Amino acid sequence: MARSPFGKCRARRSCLATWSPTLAPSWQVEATGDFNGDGKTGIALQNTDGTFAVWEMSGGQISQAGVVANPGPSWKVEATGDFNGDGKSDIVLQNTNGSVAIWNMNGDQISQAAVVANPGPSWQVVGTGDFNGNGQTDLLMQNTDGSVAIWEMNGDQLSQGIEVANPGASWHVANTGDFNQDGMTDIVLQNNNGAVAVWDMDGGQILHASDLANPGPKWERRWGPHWLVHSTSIRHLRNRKNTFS
Ligand SMILES: [Ca+2]
Ligand SMILES: [Ca+2]
Ligand SMILES: [Ca+2]
Repeated sequence: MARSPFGKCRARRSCLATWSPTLAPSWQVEATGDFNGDGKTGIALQNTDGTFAVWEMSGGQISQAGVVANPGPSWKVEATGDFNGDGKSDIVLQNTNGSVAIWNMNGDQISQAAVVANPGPSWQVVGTGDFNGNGQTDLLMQNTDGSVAIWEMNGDQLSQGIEVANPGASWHVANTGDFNQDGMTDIVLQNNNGAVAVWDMDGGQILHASDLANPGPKWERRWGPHWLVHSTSIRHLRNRKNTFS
């Protein structure tokens, strides 16, 4: 057994800490969020067998590691957001058959689990945010044909699904953030040719669409390892050498 940074495994837990500092490749970091509401962002991981786990963080240290549950390998953790407004990040999962579910979290415990809806497998959960500025976290969806839709949520219930626009299948939602500080979350998209655009949103309406820059076709398909869009500011669009396009 790998050496644990905690010295020994906790009872009732599956010795998640023993995975650290080197995780087996079957574990993937899927999302971040403040799952226990202590103001510090934690890390959500999922195993290829479906097992979902949370690391509560304190600075660069894992303060607590817990296995949450295993919904099975057909369920993937897709996003986080505080859907029930308790100050703790919740988990959005999607099944390979399209079903979307939300786990309201309390640290590494599920306080409530709800299936939201099944839009079919061509729709993917691609983000969360408060797109209509009503204080309730919503879901951002994209179809394989390029269509972008917002599910306005009331807690873990779908209150309204709105198809926003279809920029074409070559455009992919890359991230979200409130770039114009109007309290409504906006959408960052990237084209397969490298072009980056922002949609300033008002609920399901695009208030303003901006073409920002094209880092160049040589960056095509290299978004992940080389380019980062931080959710808070497009000024943080940069590559590893911190050169801005
Ligand atoms: Ca919550
Ligand atoms: Ca909302
Ligand atoms: Ca905004």
